[in-house]
Amino acid sequence: MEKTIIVSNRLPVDLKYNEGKLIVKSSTGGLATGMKSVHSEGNGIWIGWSGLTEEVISPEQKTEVNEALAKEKCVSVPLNQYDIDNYYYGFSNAALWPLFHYFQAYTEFELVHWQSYVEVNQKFADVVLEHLNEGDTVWIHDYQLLLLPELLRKKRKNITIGFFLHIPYPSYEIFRTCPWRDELLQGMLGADLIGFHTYDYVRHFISSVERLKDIEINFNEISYGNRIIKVDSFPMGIDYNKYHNAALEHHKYPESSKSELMKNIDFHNKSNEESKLILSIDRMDYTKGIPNRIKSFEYFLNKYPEYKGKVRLVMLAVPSRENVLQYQLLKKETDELVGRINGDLSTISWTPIWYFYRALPFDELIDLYVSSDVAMVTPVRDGMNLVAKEYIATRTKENGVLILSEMAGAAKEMHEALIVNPNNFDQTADCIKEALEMSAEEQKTRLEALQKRISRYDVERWAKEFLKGLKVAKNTVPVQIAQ
Ligand code: ADQ
Repeated sequence: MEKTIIVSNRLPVDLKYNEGKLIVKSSTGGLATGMKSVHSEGNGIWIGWSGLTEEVISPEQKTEVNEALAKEKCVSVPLNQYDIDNYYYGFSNAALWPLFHYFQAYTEFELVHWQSYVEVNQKFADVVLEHLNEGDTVWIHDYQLLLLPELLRKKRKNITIGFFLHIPYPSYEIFRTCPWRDELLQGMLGADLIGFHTYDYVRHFISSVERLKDIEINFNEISYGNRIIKVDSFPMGIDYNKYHNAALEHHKYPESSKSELMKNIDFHNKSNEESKLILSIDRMDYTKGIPNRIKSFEYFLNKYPEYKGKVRLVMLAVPSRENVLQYQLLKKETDELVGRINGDLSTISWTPIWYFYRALPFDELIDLYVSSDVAMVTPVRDGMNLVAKEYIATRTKENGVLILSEMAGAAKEMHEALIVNPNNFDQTADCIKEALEMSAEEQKTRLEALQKRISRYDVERWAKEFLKGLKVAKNTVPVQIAQ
């Protein structure tokens, strides 16, 4: 029976040994959340790294890990510490991630990182090939595996390969700076369908192909050898009902649903009934615009001092890639900014920024989404951003305002949010004021339009549209032009 194989750097489960006991936990990343429904259907499997390097597990544990993974329909690609240092922290996260998010000054092009990236993509190819049968479909995810489509195509001409990039695809002028740009493009062109979140990313990709390769392109179809490769946009959605229903449930049992965190915030809010909460949630990543957000909140408090004592920014940052230097510097900058602003502006009864550096369980996340009057999602660059969509899904009482950066892919679909340039503090400050003062009627009108769109194009629909597009792409036969 034909199957779909999902391939991504990390498997959708986290494995840990605690005092000799294996603990299996679902992971919280955007991709894991998004692909859950596709993976659970049929007899598909998910191939990726387990999170445990070869060095830390004994041969017996390896068997135990593989058995535990098999129960989750997962197969692991064995990676060692050298791979993680060079392929993952190196080429993927110190070269491709900053480059594709326009952080050129952070980009490190190291030959050893690149060589490891090539080797690890080959390791992934070897595991996929072991499980691949004629007629199967392979759906490859993200920037860590740009070479994989071509590696599989070289070995199996007749399989169907889809590739989806979860981060932005940069303009040609940025992409061209990469020493291995030809190899990366060649790798991606092994796919039958290449998907991006927005049409802008599609345009940038096609422009890179046009300039770097002498290939015929017809709108979004690339004629390559005897194949047609389609390129298209598929804006990723969320599991809308999960968030919406959790919020409904929360409102039904408000007291038992309240987390310790929110109880504490409520307690400190008690003195001021009018007090409002602005929410900020992201991975601690320099692309998410965290320092800019804090600075624009400070700018807002100074521009509109009547709000001092009446508004709190609740900022949640999940630790991420903590052993990459730029992430350590960002954490330091954030800690210092929050400390300075709270030091400057706090009173006995009011602390302007409540900052939490940790991941939260789902229920607490919902509690925060539900309890906030405004959400600020203001990355300096972001492929899509699912937090913006999750916030909208939890607004079951038709109130709440989303402030959204024009640099997030999500801005292309979510016009009814207050759209800002995250580098423009003055505009952002005015938007915060507008959000806090927006009439109930306008909040409702904007939310209704957003909810209608986000609920219709949810993550299941996204996956279905991609797989449908992949089928069409595979069956598109190149037109023979008469000589
Ligand atoms: P990410 O950069 O990880 O994903 P995002 O799309 O915002 O960013 O997804 C983050 C996920 O983590 C959300 O589901 C959110 O709820 C969860 N999360 C955030 N903070 C949390 C916390 N403190 N505790 C628990 N959970 C938390 C990449 C790209 C994005 C793209 C996605 C999907 O960078 O642009 O939208 O992939 O394609």
